[in-house]
Amino acid sequence: MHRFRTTVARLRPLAAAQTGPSQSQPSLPARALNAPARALNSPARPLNSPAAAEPFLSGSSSNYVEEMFSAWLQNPGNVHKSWDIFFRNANAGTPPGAAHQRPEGLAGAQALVGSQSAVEKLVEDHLAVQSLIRAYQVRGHHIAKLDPLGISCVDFDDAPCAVGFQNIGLYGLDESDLDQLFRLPTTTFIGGSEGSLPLREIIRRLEMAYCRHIGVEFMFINDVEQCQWIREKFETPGVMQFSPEEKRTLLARMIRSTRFEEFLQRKWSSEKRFGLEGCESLIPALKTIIDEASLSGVESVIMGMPHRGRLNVLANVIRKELEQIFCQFDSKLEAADEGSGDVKYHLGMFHKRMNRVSDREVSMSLMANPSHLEAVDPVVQGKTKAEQFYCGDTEGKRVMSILMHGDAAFAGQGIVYETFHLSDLPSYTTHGTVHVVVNNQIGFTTDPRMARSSPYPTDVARVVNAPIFHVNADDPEAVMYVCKVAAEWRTTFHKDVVVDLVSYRRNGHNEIDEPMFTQPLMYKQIKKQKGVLQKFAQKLIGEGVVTTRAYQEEVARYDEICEEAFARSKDEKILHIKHWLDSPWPGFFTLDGQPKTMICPSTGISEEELVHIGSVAASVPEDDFKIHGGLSRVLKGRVDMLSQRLCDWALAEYMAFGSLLKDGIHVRLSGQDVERGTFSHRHHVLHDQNVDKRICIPMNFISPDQAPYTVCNSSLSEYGVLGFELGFAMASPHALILWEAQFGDFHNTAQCIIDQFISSGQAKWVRQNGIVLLLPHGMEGMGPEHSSARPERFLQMCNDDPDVFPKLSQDLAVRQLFDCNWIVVNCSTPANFFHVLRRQILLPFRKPLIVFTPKSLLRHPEAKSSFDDMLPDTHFQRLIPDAGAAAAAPEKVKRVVFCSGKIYYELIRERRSRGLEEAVAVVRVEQLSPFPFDLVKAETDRYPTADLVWCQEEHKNQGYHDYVKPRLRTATRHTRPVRYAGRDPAAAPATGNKATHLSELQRLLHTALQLPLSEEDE
Ligand SMILES: Cc1ncc(C[n+]2csc(CCOP(=O)(O)OP(=O)(O)O)c2C)c(N)n1
Ligand SMILES: [Mg+2]
Repeated sequence: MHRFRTTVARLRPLAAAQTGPSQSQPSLPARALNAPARALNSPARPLNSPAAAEPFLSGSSSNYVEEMFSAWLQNPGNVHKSWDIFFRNANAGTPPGAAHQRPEGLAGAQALVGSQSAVEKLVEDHLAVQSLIRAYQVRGHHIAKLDPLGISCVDFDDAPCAVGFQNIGLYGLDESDLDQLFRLPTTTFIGGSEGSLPLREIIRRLEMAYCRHIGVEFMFINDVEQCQWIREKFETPGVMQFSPEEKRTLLARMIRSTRFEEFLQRKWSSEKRFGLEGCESLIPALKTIIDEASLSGVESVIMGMPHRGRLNVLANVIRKELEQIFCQFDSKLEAADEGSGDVKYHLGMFHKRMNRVSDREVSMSLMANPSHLEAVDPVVQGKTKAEQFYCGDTEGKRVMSILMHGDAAFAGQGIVYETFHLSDLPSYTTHGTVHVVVNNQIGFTTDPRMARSSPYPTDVARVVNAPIFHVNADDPEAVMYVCKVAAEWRTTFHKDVVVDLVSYRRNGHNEIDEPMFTQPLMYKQIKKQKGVLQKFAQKLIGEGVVTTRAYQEEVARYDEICEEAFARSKDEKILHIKHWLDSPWPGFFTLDGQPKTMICPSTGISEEELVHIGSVAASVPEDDFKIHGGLSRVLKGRVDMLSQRLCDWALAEYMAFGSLLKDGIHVRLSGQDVERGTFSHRHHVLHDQNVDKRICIPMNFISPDQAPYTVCNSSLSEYGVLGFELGFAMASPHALILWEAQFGDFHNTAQCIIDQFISSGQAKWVRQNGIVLLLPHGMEGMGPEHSSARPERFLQMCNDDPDVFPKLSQDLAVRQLFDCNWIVVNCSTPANFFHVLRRQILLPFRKPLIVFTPKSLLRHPEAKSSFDDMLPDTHFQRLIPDAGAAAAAPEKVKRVVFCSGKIYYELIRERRSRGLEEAVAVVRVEQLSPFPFDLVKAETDRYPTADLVWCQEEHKNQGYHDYVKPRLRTATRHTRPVRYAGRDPAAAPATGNKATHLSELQRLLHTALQLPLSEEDE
């Protein structure tokens, strides 16, 4: 694991800081902002070679002339010969219009001194040629032959691409200029080693580079170096040539890709498989990217992809055993694992294998995903980031991600945009992702004219300046070339890049779907379309690269491999979803994949540790570091609490994180404004008030060999960031990964991650995950928004049975946790929050944890915990019984009020004011799910004559009521009625009127505590 080496000696307790003078001044660990050193687009060009190579006639601005002049003044050799002559003449008194003299060898070889109009014409012609070159670079992709069907409906509105011989008139050029020699500007590489070319050849080479089967979209990129790099890759003459060996490998890959689909079609013609027919070159595309990445040192590739071609990728890129894939088509296959399982084109996979091109081992994982298109994107990024983090790969040289997309989904799903926005953020970057779009020009039955408003499905990538390489997928060599360049781009710049495989879909959306209903003309064309393998094989045979016989043998060989695997697949009787695990955790489970114990040790820590971590939480850097006065007060408050052996919420969280870090557990807290905390209670990052970006994270100063603490304010995307953290948590069970919502209700924009991955991920993909969601929740009179984290939704998705009282046993609490799909808690004390966070790691398995966190309780004077509740042998309390007068004399108790969360403090205040401490017991259900049936039963048994009430501040159709009610009944074996005290049913989570809020609260407290029961409550 990546360890953070530093010492706590660099911090000083706040109290000392305010009294004593500042002592030694060791340098502060300034946060690595992770800002990659960017090449500045410097306005002043260095005086050496580039200016010297710049021809006179390509200058177009006075700035430029001035620049040339000052370069010439320093040394005439600094500038091009033409400029030298010009400045010499001008210096000798020749008027500027007459000072130019054409050096030998340029167009119109005769000297032009004295002929101003001829000079102007020459300047204009060169500028025209430069504009033409630029037009190809900017818009050549508009006219490139990208669509194998030739029916592309990419709509460029009113921006025609005016290039080609037929358009030279638009630039002021004519036929007679075609054979004129023109100096090439430094912004093109079409000349190769030649500095000037006839216009005819310039156009021919530009057409070759930009208008054939590759359309390069990159001129929107702001970085000159990056643009030059791309121009060089695509313009240099002869750049797209492959050796016969490379061509044969490419053919073999095309054979595998094509014949795999054909084999499935032959064997299971009526089964859905979302075949790749029409875009078979996806397989060589991916393999090329992986080969290139492996050659540059990448050891692990993490992939995410939708349905289209997924089985093919599993078989031919990841190399999952074919029989394992084929047996999935057998409907009689029995599931060996518990859980619901998933369809074959959603399952994930992890595999390590030798890469034949690089001769290096590469691990590849394809992440399991739900149907929800693109939802897996941020998850892949998070997992990639985590793998990079754990192997110390700070630049993305060893671990990379590849994301595949469908054209309709790439354009339509907002999560694509949200994921792109994570790509360059210090705590979220994976240092470049290669995106591959299977652009079959259709989404189910909808064609692009109805599916997007942008010309290309890839336009979203432009927001992060990612170059976009469109390529005709019917030209496997062009595909291979762009994929090489894409992989090199990532290796060079560590930024995202997009490969757009313009293709078609030979069949319907799936194999049993009729596409002629909706796309008749497109499909008439598709029916005429010769398969890409056939075309490519004919080409190579024609070139003499391969013989017909060798080709046919290669096809037969692969068909035989498929047949043999098919025969073996019949022996498979049991489906082990475990064999489809995308993120194995070696060593964490037994060899059978079971937890090593069913025990959760005490989650308490020693007093010494509490004091130490607490003192770090109240410390500031030793050297000259000025913190805000308000923060000084917060930290002093911590000092005071520590002296009384107390913790509030923020301190308890500090204790939990700090103690785990000390034990080598990485902690990562991410979300909007989490560094300070939405409610200004956390302050995990201290900012120097006098120096920009000078910060200190005291949590990283707990002990010399602690694990690193990552706390990061995120982009304003719940879907993207929660998905990312979920992916991060997948990489290792030895880390506490938390995502905090700004307010709990905002989690619903990440609902897909919650429903599709968090609540059901283990059941579908036998993959555990210990992510923690912190969701601020509570009715504080703040209006319908910001109030409810919607506990009812989380509870509705819990898999525990409301009607079954669990079998009592010693390990019931842990067993229940093992069996559940996720844990839902609402802690009413800081100590319990501390324990539940630590329990996440001390459990012998991993489950997602949903925590409804407080707002006003963060500062509530009574919501504090004593160190005594956090010491060794203490545990998380699933239920907190009444510990006051009621518990002392249970026989006198007339009512037991069960509740959860903040309402507890309102209830006990009201109980006190009504003098009902002996008559009413208030019991807190801290762990809502799995439900503490055993403890609830113990409480109801303790007060046999009391009536039972469930009290909540939420509305009746919300909160916990629907979940808790049947379970309370089961706990009492249906022997005692449970009454409801809470707000009435409502559509909105809370009122926007403060007075109404308070009167509702008063009413519900009255209902909860009114004795005896009123008639209407009976
Ligand atoms: C979020 C979401 N909405 C709708 C669907 C239903 N759906 C499945 S495939 C599909 C079309 C996808 O088109 P495209 O992204 O171009 O991929 P293709 O099938 O063409 O490869 C749709 C709408 C879905 N799976 N996910
Ligand atoms: Mg499509």
